[in-house]
Amino acid sequence: SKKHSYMKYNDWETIAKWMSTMASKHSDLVSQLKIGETYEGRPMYVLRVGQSSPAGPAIFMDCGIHAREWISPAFCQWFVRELVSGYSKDEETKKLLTNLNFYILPVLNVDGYVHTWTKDRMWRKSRSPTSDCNCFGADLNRNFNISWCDIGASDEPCSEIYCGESAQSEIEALNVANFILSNLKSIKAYISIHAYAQMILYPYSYTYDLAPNTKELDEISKGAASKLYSLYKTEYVYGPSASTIYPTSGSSDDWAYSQGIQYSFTLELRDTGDYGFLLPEKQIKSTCKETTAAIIYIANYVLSHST
Ligand code: 0X9
Ligand code: ZN
Repeated sequence: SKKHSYMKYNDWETIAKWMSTMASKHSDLVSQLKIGETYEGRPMYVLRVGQSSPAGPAIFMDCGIHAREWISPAFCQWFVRELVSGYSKDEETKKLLTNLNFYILPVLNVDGYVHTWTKDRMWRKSRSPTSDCNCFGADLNRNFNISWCDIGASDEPCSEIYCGESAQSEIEALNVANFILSNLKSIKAYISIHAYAQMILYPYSYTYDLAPNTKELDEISKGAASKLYSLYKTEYVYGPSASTIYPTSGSSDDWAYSQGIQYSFTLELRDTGDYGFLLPEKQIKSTCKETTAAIIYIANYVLSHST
């Protein structure tokens, strides 16, 4: 088996082993929670990082909902390490983690991720069978129960944006929704990490209508984009999802928002298309550092604005 590295892309086995190591090495700060299993029977783990009581305010963040976006799970791993090491050497991180928990799901679409390592680097969807015996998987970011299978989604099983048999028909989406619902009182923010496009997106995606707290979401995004830019001058654009990237229905961020989570974001990390999904490992460090700055900014905002 391979050795874990923050500067490389890690396969699922290595990430899974890393998660249990983090939880046992830093048991005062990190716990590993199993939220269910994937279609192919792999465990789905969330790392809870923080010292707030389980009922205290929390931020949920997922990575790897789309299998081929490898920088996304790499970021979740980086971010966990950043929190753990920051706790003992940085006052801001310590204060954050004293008052707030992060629920971090490093690989949401585990079956798809394994498939990108073993069979098809460009795989996106889950791996469940469909009504077409030649085509597998649904787009997990089209399978949530919000305006399901409407704009920007397809009911064709062979499509890359197939919405699935029904809302939350995919066990991976269902497990995430159930976990969020069972912690709904404490979860103040939802953040979904994707690639690529260099964007900070907020609801709505299923309609061009503006969300009630658009002004606030736009201000937060602006602040986060500016923090991100300050490190390596990477330019992000931000705005309502539907008009900034394209409309989608059944997406996790709109669903979380519909459940009352006021601060809901999707980040599309580097780059803008030069390498696309095949972002070189050389860019992991800088991408993760700048993204950390953006997420910490959002977290501080959320903590100071939640009761
Ligand atoms: O199509 C998607 O799901 C996202 N782009 S990606 O290239 N990573 O697949 C965009 C999602 C935009 N929609 C929402 N934020 N809901
Ligand atoms: Zn994506």
